[in-house]
Amino acid sequence: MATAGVTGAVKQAFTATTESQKIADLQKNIVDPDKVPKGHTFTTDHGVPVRDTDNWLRVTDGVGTGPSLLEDQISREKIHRFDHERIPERVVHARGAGAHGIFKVYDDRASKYTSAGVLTDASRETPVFVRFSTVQGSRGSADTVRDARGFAVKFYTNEGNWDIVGNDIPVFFIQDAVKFPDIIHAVKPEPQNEVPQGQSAHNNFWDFVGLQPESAHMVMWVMSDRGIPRSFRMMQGFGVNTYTLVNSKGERHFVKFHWIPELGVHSLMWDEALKINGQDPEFHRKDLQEAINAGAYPKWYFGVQVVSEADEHNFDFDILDATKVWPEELVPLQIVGEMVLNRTVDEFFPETEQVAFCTSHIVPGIGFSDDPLLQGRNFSYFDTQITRLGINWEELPINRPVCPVMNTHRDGQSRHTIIKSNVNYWPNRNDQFHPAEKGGYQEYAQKVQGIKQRVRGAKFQEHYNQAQLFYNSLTAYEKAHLVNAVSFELSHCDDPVVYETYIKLLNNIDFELAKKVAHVVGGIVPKTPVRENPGWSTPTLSQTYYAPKEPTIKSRRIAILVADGFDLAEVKAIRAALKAGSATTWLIGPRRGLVYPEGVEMGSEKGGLLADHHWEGQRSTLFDAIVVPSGASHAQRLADNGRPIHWVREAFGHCKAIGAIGEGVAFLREAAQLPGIEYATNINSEAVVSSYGVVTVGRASLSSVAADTLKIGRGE
Ligand code: HDD
Repeated sequence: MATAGVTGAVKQAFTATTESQKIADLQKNIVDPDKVPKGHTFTTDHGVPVRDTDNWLRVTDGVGTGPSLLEDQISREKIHRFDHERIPERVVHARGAGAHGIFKVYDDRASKYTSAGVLTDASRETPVFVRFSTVQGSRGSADTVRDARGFAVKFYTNEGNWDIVGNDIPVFFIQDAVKFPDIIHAVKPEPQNEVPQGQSAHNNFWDFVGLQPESAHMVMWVMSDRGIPRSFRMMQGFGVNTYTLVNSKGERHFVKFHWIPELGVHSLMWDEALKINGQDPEFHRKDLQEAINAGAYPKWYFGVQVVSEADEHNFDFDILDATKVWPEELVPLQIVGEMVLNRTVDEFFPETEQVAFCTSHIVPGIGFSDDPLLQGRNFSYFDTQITRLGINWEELPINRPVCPVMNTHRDGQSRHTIIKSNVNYWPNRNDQFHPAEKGGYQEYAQKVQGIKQRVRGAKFQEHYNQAQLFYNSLTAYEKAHLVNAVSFELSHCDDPVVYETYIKLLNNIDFELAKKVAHVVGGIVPKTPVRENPGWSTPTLSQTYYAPKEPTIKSRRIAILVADGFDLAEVKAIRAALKAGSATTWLIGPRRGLVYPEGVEMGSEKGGLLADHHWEGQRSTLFDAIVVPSGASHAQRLADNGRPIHWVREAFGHCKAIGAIGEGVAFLREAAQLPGIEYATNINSEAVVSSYGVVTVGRASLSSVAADTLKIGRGE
């Protein structure tokens, strides 16, 4: 199963260090002022050198100021360009972050299903560009809102671009694409006042999903911890829709695509997410950039679930219904490759904003299915790019394929390509632009027969089984988080019709769940279950299932909390040990400047350590773990200030790993007063690993604290 597959994959892991074909392709458009002769000199857009960009040409008598002249084409151009900088933001998934990387398969094991080179040729390193996003908020909204996350991957294959436009959740709110404008209108800010931003906690969203029970399964996922990921790097990705694979014998299989993060699936806690929204709205964007720049390249294993044509109807759900998962007990996940993101963008707008994905972009060996959500998506994406970017959007550097493009499509706004030919039609006397003799995309010869009507299949009518399966599969604390999340959201709906309707719907999923939520939000508490919950579950839906086999602190952010008078040798040792575990450390002091260790006079020019941040400027929410070193006066100074006390108490409340040494232990015990903790008792004590992930150790026993003792535990 997934874990076994992933372990096997690790052995064959590759490090994507070489420059990909796409990065080489982008060089044609990259301008580096340091490498261009006179590169730093201003010019107009038509290349004329500019002497002054600060003063509009004007008439003046030498004393006062006279009128500005319209003839000043240099100033006019500057204002023109500024006036037209904005393009329409994406109608959904407006807020995002992107990165470049490489995709590779381990061997040709997928060739029994597909002839696609990208999925079968292990000698290839296919360049990719990935964009992660939130769905509801606008471009300037915060990162850590409760929402599904977009997970869109563009593969620049030798046979053209292939896009998997997925989410971090394997199912969708609706079954038929024609309902998309309704669900999006309902979740987006309400029409009368454009409120709320980056939130689904409002009447219209819950009104719609309460009246549209096919949403129930995805609502459970978004209300679970999946809705508030710790990092884009710690999310699963899913193609969601059912596609098809066609092999070289022309046989077709149905397929679902999966991404599994090497670091495991981890979430924030809701209280953290709310606070980070204000403390650092760019938290996820920066996290992606920070990890890649530090060389901790995010990696995902790529898997497929495959169903043969013959088995299409052998399930009690319809495999073409995007509101259903294919339980892995029924359809095992097969890991076939991996993706590494190893390069941040050079400029956000031309890359992350202008990248444009289309579910309809597939390559030979991959096909669509009759999934009614996918069929509608195949129309919508191409269409929206025309509004966003213009008809020639596929010529933009980030979107153009790495293989040749040749056809009779011509003209339109902002056409870049110049084709040297006297014909632009087929057939033509020059035999130019002719269809591929072999290797061209060939649709699967599917037999289609039926009655034209606006209906959905019989199995599409069942909506609660898998919502129940998902809820049952969560651990007790994941369930508690879900109850809190639904309660938070419904308590933000002030129309009783809305929350009462949803409580009734919840009773179809689980009686206890409905009762708990009703109690908290002041709704009518149901007296009897409306539907049985037989308790079926599967381990693969809980995010705990994806924890890495070996716990890791790779790329985790760890704060070392200090005041003047800390133990320098200890801090150095802690930093070295954490660095060896590939974590990043941040010295947080009373000021962003020199902080003085024991024995060094305050204000000295030498002997201090430079703190990365000060206690007020950053908060515990932005870190995965905290360490408090020894030092008598340092510990006393920490204890004298409310902010460091708040730091550790808050981190403790968020179930983070906390380590303390020597007098740092006394600070935890006496000033922060963390409850229910066993502490190292004296200055020489061995390490004591208490419940709740608090590790304390006597000063003389520091050497026993290795980086791996500070395992990151959160959410439990
Ligand atoms: Fe969509 C963007 C994912 C259903 C119409 N969608 C968009 C993006 C992602 C998804 C990740 C952002 C891509 C990027 O980073 O540029 N969408 C999904 C998933 C769906 C889904 C996983 C269900 C399986 N979407 C869906 C439907 C429709 C759309 C049913 C329309 C009928 N989606 C769009 C869009 C967007 C979009 C309006 C906005 C910007 C864009 O396409 O490029 O066309």
